[in-house]
Amino acid sequence: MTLDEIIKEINKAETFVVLAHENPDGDAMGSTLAIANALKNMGKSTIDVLFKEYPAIFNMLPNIDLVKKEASISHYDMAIVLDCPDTKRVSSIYEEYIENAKVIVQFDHHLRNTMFGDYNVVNPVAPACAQILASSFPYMNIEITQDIATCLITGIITDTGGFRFDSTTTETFEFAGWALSKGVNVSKIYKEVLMTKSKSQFEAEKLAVSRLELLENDKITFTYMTKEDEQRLGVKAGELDGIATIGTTIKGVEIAIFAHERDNGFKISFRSNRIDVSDICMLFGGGGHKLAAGCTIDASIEEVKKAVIEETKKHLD
Ligand SMILES: [Mn+2]
Repeated sequence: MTLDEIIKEINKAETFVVLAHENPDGDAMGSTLAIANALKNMGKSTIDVLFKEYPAIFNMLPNIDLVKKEASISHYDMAIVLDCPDTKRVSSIYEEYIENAKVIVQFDHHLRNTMFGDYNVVNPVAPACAQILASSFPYMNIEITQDIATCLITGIITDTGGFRFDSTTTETFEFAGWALSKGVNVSKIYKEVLMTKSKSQFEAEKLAVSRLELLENDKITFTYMTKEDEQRLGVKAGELDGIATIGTTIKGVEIAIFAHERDNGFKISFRSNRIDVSDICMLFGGGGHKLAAGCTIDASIEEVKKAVIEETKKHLD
């Protein structure tokens, strides 16, 4: 089976690059560091986790110093790609390290994964990539140490929205219980990664809430943030991640939309408690999960708003 083959390949390899999607969230950070910690425990010589930047809250993850901005070599024995449905979702400056690697392994839970690896462990119903790792490691004879469990529970807590999304499974709680018994401070991690915000994050959320509009008989919400807003408020990496879900907390709202300006246009995040929003994002060249998806549109905020609302209202029933 795939996991047996993967561990054989890992045993043979000595140099590793570990990657995930750009603008990493807790699952991307927790999954990459869980693998990196496991490789470190195996005594591997080169382990490079590459991110251009990541949210400062994840500095508490064990062996965070394995995260680097630049690769230390050009050709790795193995590329391990986590939480990423497509190599294009990895920062473009790192894509070559996937292409150049002798073996490509991936673990993921996104819909419509392109199966780009030599070995693909993909389960779109798993609530987090970290949960796929948590269930795979025992089959790979990788011991889940307290450090690795800390990384995995971070990914699970963030991608399940603190165990509240429908995707949460029995295994999610079983793993959380097991991690607690291993001495992992689950409630402390929960508070650090989900319930704590910097002043700039709070100010950004306040602005997004003040701009939030209820449209289509209060079934759709729309809000946005420009680059200028971000600069003025001093917003740092990851600090806008919670804004997309705000609309879904209003009773009766079916789809919440957040448009966030980036260098290549507006990144539009869609969230729903029930309706498949990945379908809408597909039409704009994006994708994601059923209830949390995104796409990028390079146009003015007025044009973006018009286009996405026009399409979104067709998906209300
Ligand atoms: Mn994920």
